[in-house]
Amino acid sequence: MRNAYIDQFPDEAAVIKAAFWSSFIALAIGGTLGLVQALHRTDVFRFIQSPDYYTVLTAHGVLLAITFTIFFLVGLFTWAVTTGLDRGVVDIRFTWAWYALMVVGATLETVTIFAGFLEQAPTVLGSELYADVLFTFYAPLQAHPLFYLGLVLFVVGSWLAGVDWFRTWWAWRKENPDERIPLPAFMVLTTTLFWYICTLGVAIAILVFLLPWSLGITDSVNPLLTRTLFWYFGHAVVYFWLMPAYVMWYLMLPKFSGGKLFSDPLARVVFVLFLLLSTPLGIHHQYLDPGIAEGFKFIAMTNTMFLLLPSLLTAFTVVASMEHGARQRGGTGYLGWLKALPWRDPVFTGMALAGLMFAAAGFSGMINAGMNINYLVHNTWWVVGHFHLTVGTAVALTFMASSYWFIPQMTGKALWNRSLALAQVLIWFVGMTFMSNAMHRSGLFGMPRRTAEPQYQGFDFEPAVGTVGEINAQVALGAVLLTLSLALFLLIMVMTSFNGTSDSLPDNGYAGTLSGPEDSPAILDNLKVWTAIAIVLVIFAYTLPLASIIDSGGLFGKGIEGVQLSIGADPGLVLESLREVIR
Ligand code: HAS
Ligand code: CU
Repeated sequence: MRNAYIDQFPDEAAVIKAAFWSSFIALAIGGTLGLVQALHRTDVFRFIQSPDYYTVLTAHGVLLAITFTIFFLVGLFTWAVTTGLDRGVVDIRFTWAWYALMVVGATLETVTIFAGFLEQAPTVLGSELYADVLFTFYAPLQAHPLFYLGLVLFVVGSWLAGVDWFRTWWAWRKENPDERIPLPAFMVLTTTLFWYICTLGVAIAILVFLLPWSLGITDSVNPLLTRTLFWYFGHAVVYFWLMPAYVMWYLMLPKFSGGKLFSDPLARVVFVLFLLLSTPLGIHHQYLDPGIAEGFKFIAMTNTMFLLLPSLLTAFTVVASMEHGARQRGGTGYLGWLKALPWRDPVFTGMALAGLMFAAAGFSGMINAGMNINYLVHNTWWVVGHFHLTVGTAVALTFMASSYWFIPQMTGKALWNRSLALAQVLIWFVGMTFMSNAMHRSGLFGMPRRTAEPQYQGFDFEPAVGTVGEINAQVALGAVLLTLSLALFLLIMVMTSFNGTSDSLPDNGYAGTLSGPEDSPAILDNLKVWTAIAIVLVIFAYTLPLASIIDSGGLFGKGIEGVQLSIGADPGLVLESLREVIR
């Protein structure tokens, strides 16, 4: 008898499948652009003009960091809530509605960015369609209003998804008043809560400042204020990408390893810590920003160091669970048990390699987070190396590997070609090793990020880096391998969807636990208390910095009158002057 997700929840499976496919489409386009820019920057193969590099980079960043990740997340969280609570969503029409809103938002953003490739972009709402603002989109770069509108719709869609998960949980609560929150739902709810807290910053940045400015309603903005509001959101968003991967590492990886989750209470502690600490440390992206006092930066650094704890706990818990699995499978010895893990299973291997790379990513993150060392690496290729290990591998590779399990669950079709799937995850790992290693190394020598021609006038990297050619070759090789891996992934997904139905699907259930919810203190489930503390921490971390930024720069940038940069300018003019500079 087949026991796939689709058999139990056919309506939800349809939405989840749609969300996954939206995410794969973003991955396909965004990933291809990654190859284009890697080959351009390394001067291996150039067919775009350098000014278009920023259009490519914006599309790459937005499609992968925002669209790919969040579409996958909403699908995965809907799966986790419904299976965790063992009930469907309250009203499937509502589920389709938020999904549709997200699709409209993502499409608007993408179209506006792609208009940047046209010789003459169409004029809409009185200005040319345009959005070369990179995925961080803070001032002084300005986009067409439709770009911001797209972002708003996408984020509102994700808020409604959160409402959907909470409604489902409330309905379950009525039916089960005395039970502990099942762990999968607990993970989704705590993550959703910090998403609400952090997106408030980006909502204010867009609705109060960037959108009115882009529409010409206000003349200027305070760039430091929009930057700070962005990073208030911009750090927490990285954990929003990471949490679905953690959900899979806690709930499924132990099972794929052949064992049980080491500790349910520890998993709850980890998610509570993310709720508390994800937001009040965004200033660690602004150590080099003038206009924010050192003391506030120091507080952000301290909070960041505390936030290493939940990831270190995760490393311990997940590896302990894997070891338990390996020993169940007959593994022995200090490290000998590693051999007993199911390395031929692409789902397991992809997720384990993603975790392994995340260990390295955590180290580069700790270096970023140190205020003094950050001065060395900020705005260099080091940071790009860091986030290709985190979001580009820990997250993306976990999503791809788990898709080999999810798509069969959502379609009822068996995975097409397991060996190719195994090759795919291995190629990703190897490609990323080349690319991110070279990026980290060259970053240490000051090789800048976000430039089409990585050079400073009058400065030669060659003697510092060793050979720039070798660095470039590694990045280009890595990028080619990653693209190959991506193409294989998409091929396997398409072929699986067209595969004949199968009875031999893996079982749709979570790993058991060695120490279950009954060992968790009840206070851990008190979401109101944790949310209140999280809000207080945010108020502590941000009230004074924001007050001082507004005090010195003006709410709408009055204090910056007289600064050379003409921020209120027509985006077309800004682009023209940027092009001049590049030429
Ligand atoms: Fe970061 C910049 C600090 C984690 C993403 N980060 C970025 C940017 C992105 C990003 C996109 O403090 C660039 C933004 C931009 O465009 O400017 N980051 C950290 C720290 C952590 C961290 C301290 N980052 C992430 C994650 C991301 C992400 C996660 C995405 C998903 N990051 C920074 C800082 C900057 C920064 C500064 C600003 C730099 C600058 O100057 O611009 C920590 O959360 C990391 C903690 C992780 C660990 C590792 C634990 C290990 C585990 C592995 C377990 C093993 C398993 C498998 C499961 C301590 C959990 C074992 C396998 C076997 C076979 C045994
Ligand atoms: Cu951060």
